Amino acid sequence: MNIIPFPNRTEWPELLARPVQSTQQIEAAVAPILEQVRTGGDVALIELAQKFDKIDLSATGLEIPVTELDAAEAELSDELKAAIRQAYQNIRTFHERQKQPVEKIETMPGVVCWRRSVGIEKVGLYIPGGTAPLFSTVLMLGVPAQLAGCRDVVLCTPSNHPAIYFAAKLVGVTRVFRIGGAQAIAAMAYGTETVPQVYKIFGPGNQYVTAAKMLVAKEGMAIDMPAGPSEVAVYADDSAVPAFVAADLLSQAEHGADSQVLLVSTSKRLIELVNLVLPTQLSRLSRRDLAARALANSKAILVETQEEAIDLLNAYAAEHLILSIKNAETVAEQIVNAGSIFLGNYTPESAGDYASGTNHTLPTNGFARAYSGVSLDSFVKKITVQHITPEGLQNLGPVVEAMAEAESLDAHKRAVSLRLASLAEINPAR
Ligand code: HSO
Ligand code: ZN
Repeated sequence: MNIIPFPNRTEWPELLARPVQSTQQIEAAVAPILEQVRTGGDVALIELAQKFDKIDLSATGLEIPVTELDAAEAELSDELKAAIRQAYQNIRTFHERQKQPVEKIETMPGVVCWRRSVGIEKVGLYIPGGTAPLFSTVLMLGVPAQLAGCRDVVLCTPSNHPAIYFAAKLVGVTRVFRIGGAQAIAAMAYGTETVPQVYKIFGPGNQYVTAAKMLVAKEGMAIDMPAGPSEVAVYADDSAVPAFVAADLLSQAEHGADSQVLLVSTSKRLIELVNLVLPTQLSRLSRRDLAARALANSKAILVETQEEAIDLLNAYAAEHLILSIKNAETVAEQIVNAGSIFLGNYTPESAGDYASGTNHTLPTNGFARAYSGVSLDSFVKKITVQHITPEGLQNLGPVVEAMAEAESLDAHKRAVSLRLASLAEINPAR
């Protein structure tokens, strides 16, 4: 890894900048695909599957039949099934506790307000195909959808990996379609003869999928979040185990050549030790070519003090932040920008990627400054409800009247005044 010793604060923005991706070209390629699906429906989807994924769906159809979903279980080892079930349980346990009890709040005597969480009725999950079958993402999106009580949960994936089908069944996905790429996003956004239109689309994907999500978002579709290449920042001191740090950096790097990996330390020795063990670990990976390319763009930044490290990490706003340092929990309190934080030597990011319980769909590209990762909240709407008693309106009414008058909104004021007058008639004593 490239070592950057003691950069000046003025150099940080350039140092921490993510590679800019020219979205224009990709959007120009994606827009006609969206249009083709919008106007052509199923026929367009079958043509596009032939063209881009080289699969012929004309005989089998777009939807994976329930019998095929059921059959997936037999193709997986007992060990993998047990692991997926355990991960499912942990993710469920963590997300279940995100449910908040309805609390009726009396803001003034007789004025009661509350908030109900209601699952989004129809959601669409996208699971990419490609080199790694991300069935873990089925759990990360499907579990909160299930807990939120989303009525229709549609899943599109170009992959036919049995673990994806098995996980889909576990989380209660209603229908699975063998559709990939931008056309899958279009299908869920517009609906076709067989693919139902949804109200919100979730899930990772390549640049085409991301561009499609951004385009349909412009047309009013809700999406989980703007997605960029995955990233990790590791802040390590001399208490860190260099081999662990190297493994964590590589576990992010192997996601793809565009993955972002950052090591921050006050210890030159630690950085050098990590650099020493990296090549051997790298050489043993089946995805070493991808990981090597990601590493080539990554940096190890040497800083003077802990304070500086914290400032730098907050400026970077990593999707994943690993704190392999002595006082990890205290330092974590000072982190204000990060998607998900991992504390100490025995908390690898992989744990959160798969099975500890937290969600792995997280804000990349600095979006952690303003966005949270996916959670139960992502799958619900909060509807506010209020009920005001006659006494309540007598308490609150004058406040509303005064404000409505000052905003010159006469009808607003009248909606209160009429009621107050009618109450005065019923009960002239007051
Ligand atoms: N690190 C990825 C999630 C993932 N890792 C899935 C393994 N499988 C983005 O957070
Ligand atoms: Zn990962």
